[in-house]
Amino acid sequence: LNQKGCVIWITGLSGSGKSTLACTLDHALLQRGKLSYVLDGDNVRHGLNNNLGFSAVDRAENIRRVGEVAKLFADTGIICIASFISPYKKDRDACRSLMGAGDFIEVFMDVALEVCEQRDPKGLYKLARAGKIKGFTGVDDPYEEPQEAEIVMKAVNGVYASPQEMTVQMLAYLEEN
Ligand code: GGZ
Repeated sequence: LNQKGCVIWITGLSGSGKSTLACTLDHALLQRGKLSYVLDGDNVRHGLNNNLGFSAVDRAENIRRVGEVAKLFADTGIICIASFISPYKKDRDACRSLMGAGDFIEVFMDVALEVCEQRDPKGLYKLARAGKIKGFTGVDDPYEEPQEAEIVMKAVNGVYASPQEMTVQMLAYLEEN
């Protein structure tokens, strides 16, 4: 394998574009002959973590297990892209501490709540506002913004970068580091 493993940890609100970036980056790496694997709610919360909900304790355990699995992938040389809200700093930092220096790249999708809520791709914010989902991140559950993420994806003059543009930025970062 002509690559070194690492963990790319994408954090942000629901609807902030984590999964889209993870998928676009995954494809771009494959095209460049790099082996990567995406961990996200779709392949983790239905299997390994199907006994976990969205309380603070369950989110912590969700992120703890994901961090351990991501480390296993990285140990084999795979670029593991983990895409989770991961709202608590202590849980993200615990995942970081599993990895060697430089092998945990935190990417903060810094998208305003109002923007995520307007996108509302699955209608979950609407349900949360109507009180039909309790403890929804950003509505009635906390999101602790990263202060020291390696990469922050945010709007410039009110315009958000496209997933392709973000992927180009990610690839440049990976090559430089
Ligand atoms: C936040 C929730 C909740 C609550 C269900 N709060 O936009 P989605 O649907 O596809 O992504 C969200 C996903 C979040 O799972 P994570 O494993 O990333 O969360 S965490 O890191 O906090 O453990 C959302 C859906 O699950 N979802 N209920 N109450 N998101």
